[in-house]
Amino acid sequence: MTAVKASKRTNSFHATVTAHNADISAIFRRLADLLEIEGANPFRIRAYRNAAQTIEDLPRSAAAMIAAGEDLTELPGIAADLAAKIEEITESGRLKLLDEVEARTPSTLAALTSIPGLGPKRIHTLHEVLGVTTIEELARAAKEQRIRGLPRFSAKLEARIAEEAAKYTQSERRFKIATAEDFAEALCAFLKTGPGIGNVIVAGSYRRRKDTVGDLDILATCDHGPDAIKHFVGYEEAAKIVSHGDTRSTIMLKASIQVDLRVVPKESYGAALHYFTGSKDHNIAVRRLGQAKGLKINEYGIFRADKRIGGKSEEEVLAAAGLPFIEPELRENRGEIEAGLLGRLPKLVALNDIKGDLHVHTKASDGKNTLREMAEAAKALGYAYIAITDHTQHATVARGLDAARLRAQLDEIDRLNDQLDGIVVLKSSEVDILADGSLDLPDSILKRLDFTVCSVHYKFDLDAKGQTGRILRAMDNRYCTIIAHPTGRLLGERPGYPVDLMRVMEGAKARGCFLELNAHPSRLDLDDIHCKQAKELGLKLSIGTDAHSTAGLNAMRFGIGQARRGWLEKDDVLNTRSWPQLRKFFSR
Ligand code: DGT
Ligand code: CA
Ligand code: CA
Ligand code: ZN
Repeated sequence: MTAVKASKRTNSFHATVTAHNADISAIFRRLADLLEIEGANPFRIRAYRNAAQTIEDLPRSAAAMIAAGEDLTELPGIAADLAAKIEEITESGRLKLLDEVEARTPSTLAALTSIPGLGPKRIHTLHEVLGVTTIEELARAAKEQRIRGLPRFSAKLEARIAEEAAKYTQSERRFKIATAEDFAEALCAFLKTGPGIGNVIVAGSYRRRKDTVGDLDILATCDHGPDAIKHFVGYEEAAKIVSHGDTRSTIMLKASIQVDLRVVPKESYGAALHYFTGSKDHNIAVRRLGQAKGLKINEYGIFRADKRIGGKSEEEVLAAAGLPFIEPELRENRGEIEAGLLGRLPKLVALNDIKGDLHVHTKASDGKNTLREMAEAAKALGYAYIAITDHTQHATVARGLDAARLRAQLDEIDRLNDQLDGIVVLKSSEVDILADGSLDLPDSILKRLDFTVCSVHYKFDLDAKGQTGRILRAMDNRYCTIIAHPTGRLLGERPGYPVDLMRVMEGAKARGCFLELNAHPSRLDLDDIHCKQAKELGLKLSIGTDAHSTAGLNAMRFGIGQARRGWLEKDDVLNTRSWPQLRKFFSR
């Protein structure tokens, strides 16, 4: 259901940009969603979605394949008409058909997909039966209880829609970092094509890599502010210009994301960047340190009396306060100022420290790609290993593996490892923790695995004591290695289940178990605060993407963002190690 939202970045790229596979698949996904909202033929809709997946998963650029004269119709699910559309996109950066469908779909209707629980199919029903086109109309229909009786709706869903719609109209809504990234990148690419625009950077909570962002704060350098602003307000994805000044402006995107732009001259870049990166509490603390030295620090620069003495770089700003450079992820006034003054800031873990992914799914359960495809994609990312963690039998909706199917998969992994060079496929499983805390597969098969990740996937309604006891009992099993997504939260959907995480962390440490930082942008579980607590306890964490496709492996960067916000260093993260080193940690 996030498809429209995620692909909103649209039907055009600017200037000389050639179409990336992600752009092509985004166009097909958006087309499929809009057609589904219209109520088009389901086969046609599915054909575009399949094509989007095929393109997304291609190991090479479709544009390059066309340039090399290769025949795209040999790809799965790509018939001649689709091949022609792919060529059209790579040549022109857009798809005429999508332009037409966009033109006849009210943008407010497409924006309804950003309400959790509402996909294109349900939106079609709402529009068709109730004539709903905007979020306001949706809120009214929910309030008047006209939604609950529709096919594929319920009173419960109606209540949730009412709640979400209310959030929207109160503009309280926050966006997942991955969604924000999608819109921010497209907008920044557009801004860079503006007249006289130099640097363009997204500041605010986005730069601090928070799990969700309230709005986007973009900073651009330009000698003549009004030119940059004029370009900005002309963005085709803008639904509304909220304010329009000479050096600042706010727009609302069609997807209901607010964007603040601030334009500054080059010499103020550092001061403005520091100010707009925040957080507010961090800024206040830095400004106070400056004041104590007789300096005024604000978004325009560093001043002594009324004389401007610096502000070109963030380093200058922080140095004026007596501080070394502080990574944006740490700027929450949660101890980084004190640590900076003492020269004790952590050297944060980075994406290129990661040597492998310890949580991925394949077609054997609910993933989209084969074992080999996942292994090859991991190798292409430069990883040394990838652990296959398909679901176990209790997870029936995810087609979880029983002992026999897992055994067959282990044999398949042996054969694959014989054939592959440069990457090791680790034998693992995402084992369901049953209601009583036992594991979903017998020890006789678990002992053949290199390690396990164990998760709570149901019975979230236990009280904290019960849930904590259940997880501790799971860790009593010597084949339990890592507790995956330990709180079970889903951003924008549900909070975590009640659990005493401190006891779980201490219990893990005592038993030689570990916790996961699940990097999936809808989870980011553990969160930043829990990561820092784990570090303080001396408990190491693994960062796993929970990828359900080759593309999903790219979520590692979101996990790294949270890890950095949680002060984690290379040594605190298990999968920064080689497999031989890691194996030692995993033997209980
Ligand atoms: P968000 O958008 O809710 O995810 O969080 P932020 O941190 O992006 O907050 P936002 O968009 O309200 O403001 C962007 C930055 O501007 C913020 O991180 C720090 C700076 N800022 C905003 N208001 C103030 C203020 O009253 N005082 C100071 N010192 N800085 C501020
Ligand atoms: Ca913001
Ligand atoms: Ca803002
Ligand atoms: Zn998983």
